[in-house]
Amino acid sequence: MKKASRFVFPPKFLWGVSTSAYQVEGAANEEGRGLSIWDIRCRTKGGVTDGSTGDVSADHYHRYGEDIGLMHQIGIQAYRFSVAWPRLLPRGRGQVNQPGIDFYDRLIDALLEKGIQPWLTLYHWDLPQSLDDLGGWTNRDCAGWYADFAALVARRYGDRVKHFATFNEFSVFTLFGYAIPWAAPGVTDRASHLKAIHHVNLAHGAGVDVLRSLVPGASIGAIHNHQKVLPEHGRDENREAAALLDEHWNRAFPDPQILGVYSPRLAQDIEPYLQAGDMARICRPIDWFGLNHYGPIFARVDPQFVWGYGWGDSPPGAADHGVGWPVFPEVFRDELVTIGQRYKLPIYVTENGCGGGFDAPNAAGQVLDEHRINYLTVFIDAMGQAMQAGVDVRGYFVWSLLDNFEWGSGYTQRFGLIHVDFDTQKRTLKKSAGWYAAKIKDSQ
Ligand code: IFM
Repeated sequence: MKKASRFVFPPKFLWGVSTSAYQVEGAANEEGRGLSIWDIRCRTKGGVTDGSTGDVSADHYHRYGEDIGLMHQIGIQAYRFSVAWPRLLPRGRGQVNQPGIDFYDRLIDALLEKGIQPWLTLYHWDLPQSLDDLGGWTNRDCAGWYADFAALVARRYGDRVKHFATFNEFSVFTLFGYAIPWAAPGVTDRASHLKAIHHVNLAHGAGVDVLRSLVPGASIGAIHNHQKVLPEHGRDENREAAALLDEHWNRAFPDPQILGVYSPRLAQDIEPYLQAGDMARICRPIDWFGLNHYGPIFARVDPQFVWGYGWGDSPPGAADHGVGWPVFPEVFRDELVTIGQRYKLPIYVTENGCGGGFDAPNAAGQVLDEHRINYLTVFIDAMGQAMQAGVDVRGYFVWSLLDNFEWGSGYTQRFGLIHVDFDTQKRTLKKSAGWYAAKIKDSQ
């Protein structure tokens, strides 16, 4: 049989890496930064597996120059980072914190100097605690506070940054923050979850309008964690659980934002919080769909959680490349096809990557993360197959540049292309960084 020829990525295809503020910056108590809901979560019993915090993390706040140098060495073309709302506006609104503003100025300038495109995400989960004290995303006013924050960012950085994402992974922080208690602020209640969904959608729409009006030539997208939801063990009793989780996980945000509708069950549930004109406020034209994907979800009935569904087990024997997450590159390929057909926007894969707690330098000081290379190889191949089938994918960002604070898992998971020794802050390029460098070079 003839071997299928390997897909050749177009020369304009963009190769990047992603991080987020709370996960890498550290400097949590420096230069006027306010508290975020994750600072509080880290200090709540049981909030983080290893009891750690993002107070120091990879110290990117001080070491961004070195990190950008390493990105340049790898050949990375775009860096997706998020701005910490509480660093710019310590109380979420009102007084601006000048040192925080200056930090992102320096970061952006240093990226541009090395020819790396800055891709700025406005919100990656670190809501200022002062706003949570007022109800956070359950308060409709939060959409307006977010729009003001977006305007500050647009005015300050829009002369140099042209790529903006309004939010990262809407359904993760709303579901785990307000229904299933795996993230900040740790509320568990159906009404709060539904309000958060709707208000975050309103914030997204307002953010798009602000960016569009203040940044000439802006390319604006939103980042969704879209993952096929399957009933655990294919059992009928888990089908309804899977269908409802699918609505909350995959449909609650892109459908209203891009198609202007909530899916049927959500439409009913959101109705009490809907005001005249809301759907038009949410559905604003955007330029691209950001997809974060790691693998499918297996759902099961689970009465301990407020919606009656929970996370089930992967099928026995599913490959996991040693990292504990099932590896299904063909599901990724199919997701790209589905998203391309349903939302009809260019797609950027804004996160994909491989964790694992075991990356450590060997006696020779090398980090030989073959599992990550294997993972990235099959996923990038799957993306190529989707593109061959006609899907308009324009870029790919590895999660993540650096080992960092992995939310509820603390420092027990390492996702970086670059190993960080959290005691000394020494950076070591893992074998996967060299592999990614070669991949980028080959496709130019
Ligand atoms: O670390 C996270 C990131 O913040 C959001 N997407 C998934 C990553 C790995 O779990």
